[in-house]
Amino acid sequence: MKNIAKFAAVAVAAAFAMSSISVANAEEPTATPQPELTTMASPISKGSVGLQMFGYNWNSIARECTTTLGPEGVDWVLTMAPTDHIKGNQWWIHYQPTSYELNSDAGTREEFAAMVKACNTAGVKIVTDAVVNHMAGGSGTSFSGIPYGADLNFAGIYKSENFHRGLPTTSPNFCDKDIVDWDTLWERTNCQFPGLPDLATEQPYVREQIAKYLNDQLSLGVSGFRIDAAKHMHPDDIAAIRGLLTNPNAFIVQEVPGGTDLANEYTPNGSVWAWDVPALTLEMFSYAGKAHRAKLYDNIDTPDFPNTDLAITWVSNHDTEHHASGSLTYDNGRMFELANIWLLSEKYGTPMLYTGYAFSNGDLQAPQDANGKIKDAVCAGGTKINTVAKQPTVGNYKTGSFVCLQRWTSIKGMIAWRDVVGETDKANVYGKAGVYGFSRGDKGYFLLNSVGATTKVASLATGMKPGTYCDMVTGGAKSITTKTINKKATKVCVGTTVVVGAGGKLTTSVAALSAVAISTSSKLK
Ligand code: LAG
Ligand code: CA
Repeated sequence: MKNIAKFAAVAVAAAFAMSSISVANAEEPTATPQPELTTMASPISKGSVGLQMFGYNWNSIARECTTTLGPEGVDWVLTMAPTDHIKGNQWWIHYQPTSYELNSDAGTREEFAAMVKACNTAGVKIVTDAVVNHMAGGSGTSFSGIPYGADLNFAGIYKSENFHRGLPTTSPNFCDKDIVDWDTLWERTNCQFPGLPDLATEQPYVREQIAKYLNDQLSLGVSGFRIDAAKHMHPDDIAAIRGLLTNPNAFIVQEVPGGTDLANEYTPNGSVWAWDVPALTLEMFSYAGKAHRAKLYDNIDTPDFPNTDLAITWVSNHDTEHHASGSLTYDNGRMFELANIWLLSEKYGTPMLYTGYAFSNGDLQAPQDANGKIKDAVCAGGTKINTVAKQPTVGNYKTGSFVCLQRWTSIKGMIAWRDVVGETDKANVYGKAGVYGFSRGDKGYFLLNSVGATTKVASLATGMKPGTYCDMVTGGAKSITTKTINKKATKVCVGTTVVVGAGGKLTTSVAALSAVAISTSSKLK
């Protein structure tokens, strides 16, 4: 309730700020009446687990959905933008759309459709990156062989008059410059993301073209969209586009860096990324012995986090990873793994994991063939992570090999743990000297040791029934197995055994840089 009041205040303040500027968005939103977000049946539910798969072609995502993601309970995948784009061997060619053909270095329209179908069949929903604030910079011939950009003509869909730079100079939305002031509404929405012609998203025609493009994907079974550069579109424009979708319940997550107040201008349209979370994981996991700082997380109502129902939490994304700023990455080795384990343990928000490929140069796309198509993903396999190091270490990956975090035992185990604890509240929080733990009611208990040495804990309240449990971080999703011992079939733990004593108290030693997670489903006896 508190949060909702805060949103309303922000929205009103933003509206006043706008009306006092004569250059405010002149167009009235043309949207059909908006369904109430709170009553919407979004295909992506709060607390589900998402995975951004970056640099994966469509065939490889289809394969992972069937073999790994579906069986392991990943609920949705965020893919790269599926549109035609400029040519190149950089990943950011995907952020320069040249037309709305569903053909890219990640695959053809047929491959895209087959992936969506395979993933849906495996119970994994597809969310795509929607680059709809701008089109490609410059001019040339696209990946698909379509000319683009001359006189701002894009495949007959857009002409110069559909871009802010092509409007009459007297238009209130005219701007032909790159954004310099990244925060004020008028400049950040009407001027250019550096070098990229900015679409006049206030025009009904432009909104219709964008909706047509998104509806095409919905018709193929896509469940929702990440609105790229949402911060650079007026919230009313996104609302209007959403109002034109064939499925008004399609999941929408908007990219609005710059603080929660700003993000809250967009929450009436759908979810937002919780940027505070990668910042907090940097505090918790950049150095050994700091994870108790997660206690800050238990006061999320206080300063800076968006509404839990609309917050997508994450440790890293393609930008922070490739630009090496603002988050941990696979390069942080064991600490990155721990951060993701922790992300999956928390109740706040809806976690989105991230997985990509190893690179030596931050601009580089995943390995492409001679025609510029991305090759099938090959997981790094045994070269995963240095699990014994006492400090963050650089992962031992070959350039171009895929990190494949979705295949790690710890991640599979935590996804299964999360499914057991669901939306149960946190309790029994303990945070001291690099150790952090809590229960989720009486459904599960989680304890993390971020210290680079074995740490003893004594008599911690776990909320669990006394008994012997199998840890799901080391044991994975199926942490109990049957072995023949003395010719008798006997149930044993795959990973670490955790004994909860009388009164639900736990006294144990936790290994350096590791975590344990037990649940009602992992009770051995
Ligand atoms: C995003 N979110 O709001 C994406 O997450 C981010 O990856 C996109 O930038 C950005 N917005 C625009 O969609 C990426 C790269 C940029 C790249 C841009 C366009 O991070 O580095 O810019 O995609 O490809 C590149 C050059 C620039 C140049 C621009 C236009 O790096 O120097 O000005 O292209 O030619
Ligand atoms: Ca814009």
